[in-house]
Amino acid sequence: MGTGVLLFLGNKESSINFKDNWYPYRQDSTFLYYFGLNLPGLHALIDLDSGKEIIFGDDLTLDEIVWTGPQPTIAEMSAKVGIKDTYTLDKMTAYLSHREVHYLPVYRPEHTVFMASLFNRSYAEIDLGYSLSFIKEVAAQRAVKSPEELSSLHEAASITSQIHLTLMQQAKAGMKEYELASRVRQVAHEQNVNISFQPIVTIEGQILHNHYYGNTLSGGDMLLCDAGAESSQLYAGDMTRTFPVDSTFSSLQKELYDVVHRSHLAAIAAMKPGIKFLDLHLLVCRILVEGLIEVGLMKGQPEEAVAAGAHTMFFQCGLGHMMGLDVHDMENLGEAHVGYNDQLKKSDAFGLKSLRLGKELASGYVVTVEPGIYIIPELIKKLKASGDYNDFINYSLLEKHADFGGIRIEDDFAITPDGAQLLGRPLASTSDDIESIRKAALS
Ligand SMILES: [Mn+2]
Repeated sequence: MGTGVLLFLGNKESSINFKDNWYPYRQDSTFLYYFGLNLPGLHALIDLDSGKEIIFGDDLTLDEIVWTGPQPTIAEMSAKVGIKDTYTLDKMTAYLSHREVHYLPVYRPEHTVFMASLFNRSYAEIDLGYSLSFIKEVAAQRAVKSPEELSSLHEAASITSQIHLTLMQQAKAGMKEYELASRVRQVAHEQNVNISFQPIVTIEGQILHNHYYGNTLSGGDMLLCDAGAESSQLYAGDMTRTFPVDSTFSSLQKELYDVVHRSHLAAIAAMKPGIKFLDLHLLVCRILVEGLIEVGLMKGQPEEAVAAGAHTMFFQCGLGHMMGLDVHDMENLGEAHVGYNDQLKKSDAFGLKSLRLGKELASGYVVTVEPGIYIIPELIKKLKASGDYNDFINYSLLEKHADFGGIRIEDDFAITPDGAQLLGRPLASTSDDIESIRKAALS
């Protein structure tokens, strides 16, 4: 990194509706990765010229201790993570003045304001002034998970697996989606961990990021749940299951579910270091199209259909993403440097522009694999009117099933030297195994 200072901004508390009423606290993931302290009001730096590592923070005043109880000092906590040098926050300006400061993209407005004042620059200059080489170095280190990180990711995936099993066991017709969304949080909170992102719990699985929980579950519906927990060390889990509200899938639901499951297995079998995730995505697209041709919703040659983009009628998003301390790992560093690189740029074509990871996999990466089939009435109308994909899509049959909904199956994997390992306790994923759980739950 040459000379100057590497700056790591720690997150502060963030107000909801008045200053002292805060959102649940979450430390910045890069700060956690390098400095380990999960509490607000800290910044840190690595001085490339002196070799010093410093944490800046203020000890609590007696007035504050009245409200919080006694807390370890900044020096005591820093010593535990191997940092000997600590300073109060008011020393930061002097330390950084007239130095070359490398920083990562800023995503919290209070940090933009803080940096603008620190360097006497405009907000726009701060937002654009991050260090590209710093991003690349951090992305390279955080991408490859150590054994300790993998064990924490296993823990997150196991709690996540338990969330999904609980929903499969407790869902029944007449319940509201929000009752099940509350079970997601309950399973995590009962183990003293948080959820890793706002859960999707919906009978309208075709709405990709649906955060509405007001629908009532009815017989004949499928429930799609995309949810995850954090581990105690704040690593993320992220899984999806789709299951029938009845004890069994309808015949078309089962046919399409099995197509998605077949593509899921094919991607898992092909995952290994050196393969491009983009190629896994395209493999999955081809298998989805082959299945959709068997069902009669598509026609023509699968390879040609995928080359033309016709599969995006059913699979509009990407196969998966990197995962770690963030559920979309390091997304604030920019997809161009995390899921892609200088050799492989992201496509802007519909479908591929939503593929968060395209580059070659390496041992130690952790990724999600989440193929799906989504039938979106608005998309059918638009594409049919445009005359696109007439050679590949059986519009008359598709229109009959315009209200079908959506199916996704998602699991988390660590890339090993010769393949991929499932993270967390294995959870039912075949249609038969899911129906057995539903039958037991409803009997
Ligand atoms: Mn995911």
